[in-house]
Amino acid sequence: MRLDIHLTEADQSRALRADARTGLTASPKWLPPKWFYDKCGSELFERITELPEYYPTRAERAALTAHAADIAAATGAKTLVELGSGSSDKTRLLLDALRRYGTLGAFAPLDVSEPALRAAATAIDADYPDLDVHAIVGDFTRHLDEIPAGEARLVAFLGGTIGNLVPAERAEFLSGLHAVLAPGEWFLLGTDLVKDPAALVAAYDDAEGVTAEFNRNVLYVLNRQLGADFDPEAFTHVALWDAEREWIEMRLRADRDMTVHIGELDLDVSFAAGEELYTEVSAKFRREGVFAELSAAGFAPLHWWTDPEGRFAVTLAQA
Ligand code: AVJ
Repeated sequence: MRLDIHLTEADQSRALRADARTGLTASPKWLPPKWFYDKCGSELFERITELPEYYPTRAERAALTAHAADIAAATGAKTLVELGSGSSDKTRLLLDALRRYGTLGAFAPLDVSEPALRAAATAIDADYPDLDVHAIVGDFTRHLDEIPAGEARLVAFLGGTIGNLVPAERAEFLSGLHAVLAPGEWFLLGTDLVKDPAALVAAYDDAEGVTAEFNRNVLYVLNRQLGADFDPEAFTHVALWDAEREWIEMRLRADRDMTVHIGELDLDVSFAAGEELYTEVSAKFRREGVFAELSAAGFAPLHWWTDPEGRFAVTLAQA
């Protein structure tokens, strides 16, 4: 197994400072969702995926279970690249199908978190002895150039993570990915789908309050990593459906007037009671929209597969 680091702790800490300064001095205030995922936030996210209300993980797994063999047969991929690989349990469905099809030789997971990536890549390396595992610590919005060369690559971007990018960021990401692939190579994209708003809101505002904790965790991240003195419990979790833009928005609403000091930035940030800090969008898609965005980036969208209940889709496109 090989592990290349294109993103160090120092790079990450510089990026967090820049994002915190930009977002907390803007109006409205905002923070990019990628900062949810420290160790504690990643554990909270794993708990979210097991909640009764949070269907996307189970729905995507159902779609992949039903169609992994179709994906293997359509692509005949020799290299599976996974962007934002996280715990990579759904990845095994693809690895198994490609291995059964007889083409698989290499696996290249890319993730911002070195500990998570190392753990996942080591487990895959042990369980698939014939597989050449080449892990890359990197950010999928910045390090697409570092995707290892390989024959007949299939790049998977699962989990609906593309929904955490706004349309302009998605267009940039998709064109950037298309630019590093050779004609004929493949892209598999997981997208959560537009559905009953009540079901969507429940998935982001669960009864147990795990998503609320996950949302507030970004303030604990700023406390721990930037020496801030947020009182996270003085913020209320907000999840709402924007019917026009077809995305879920998560915010943190200040319960009272307060001033927060961000030690490492030498910055004071004031919140008025009721003021909202924007922490995440999670866009939901329709087939026409996914195909249009892929086409605009130069891909040919060729297959659309969903779980039996039609809640989540995986799209296979060719560069
Ligand atoms: C799976 C990372 C895309 O938007 O559904 C879960 C993260 N946010 N609950 C999503 C998330 C709130 C998530 N991603």
